Amino acid sequence: MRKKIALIGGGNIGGVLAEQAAYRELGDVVIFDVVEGLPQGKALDMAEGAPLVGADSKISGANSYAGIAGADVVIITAGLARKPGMSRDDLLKTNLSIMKQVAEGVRDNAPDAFVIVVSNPLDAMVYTFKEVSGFPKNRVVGMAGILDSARLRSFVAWELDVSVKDVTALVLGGHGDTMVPLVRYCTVAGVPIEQLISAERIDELVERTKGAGGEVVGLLKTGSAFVSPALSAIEMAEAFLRDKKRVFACACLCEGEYGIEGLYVGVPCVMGAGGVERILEVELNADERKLFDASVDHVKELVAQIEI
Ligand code: A3D
Repeated sequence: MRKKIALIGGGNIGGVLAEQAAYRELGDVVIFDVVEGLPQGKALDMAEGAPLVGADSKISGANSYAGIAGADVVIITAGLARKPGMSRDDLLKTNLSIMKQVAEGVRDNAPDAFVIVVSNPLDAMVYTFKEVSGFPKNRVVGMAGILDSARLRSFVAWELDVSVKDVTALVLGGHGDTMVPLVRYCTVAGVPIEQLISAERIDELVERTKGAGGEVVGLLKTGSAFVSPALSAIEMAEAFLRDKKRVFACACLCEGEYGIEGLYVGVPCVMGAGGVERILEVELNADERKLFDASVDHVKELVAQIEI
């Protein structure tokens, strides 16, 4: 039997998620949204395109949580996206009430699902989902570091005119202005970028990475990035469904790791059939630790504003 992938939110990211999940045949896809007709319309359009890519996955839309019953994977993008001039944190109040409803709907209808949260402010939203749903920590994870790392990988590949496949990067901490791109761990086929790019230029690439989401918002003006976030979440879903044991930076619940207690923060983890199977603790030097701690403090301040 095919796996079932439920997408909560059928907006910009939800649409790309549906297309990728179905056309890669990760499983049958259901799009849930509160707007009537939107998930059904998107699903119908994609289903009618499926013969052209030879995909047999079924795609449907729903306005009721009954539609997600028994889902193996749930990816949540419900909520507002940023407009120019807004920070991710500005979305907290509105998206918090949406996330509470979503967590209840998922808990009651897909109690065994592996859940990937994408809605912003990410670290606070994934924390809220975990608190309301009561799901175990290995089955609730936030998508962020994998995208921030992909952005840095792109900038390094463009800089050196090398394949994006050969660049690896690790961006830790909260998903916001305080994120911590770890330059020491960024390599091209194992060669540290510090041997290939000047220190001044690396600083510019790091700054561009931190502002990369805002750069896209500034250009689009009507919303935020949606293709790269969707592809990042699909990588995570695939790692789970195919038990790939991939290593990504994701927002994971830390309980002692990195000296953090009870907070979702971006850290490297192993993702497979067990969901977040374990967190990898990498060594941070004094400068990296300082930036990481500042980022964790920021997440703490945000989470302190949450009333469940
Ligand atoms: P958008 O295209 O506006 O889609 C959001 C969808 O959520 C809309 O179709 C809404 O109708 C729907 N929605 C609203 N309330 C509910 C509800 N209660 N239940 C179900 N659906 C609902 O936004 P988007 O797809 O561009 O972005 C979605 C979210 O992802 C936003 O919060 C963004 O800030 C966030 N985002 C996160 C990242 C990360 O890297 C973490 C990147 C880009 C966007």
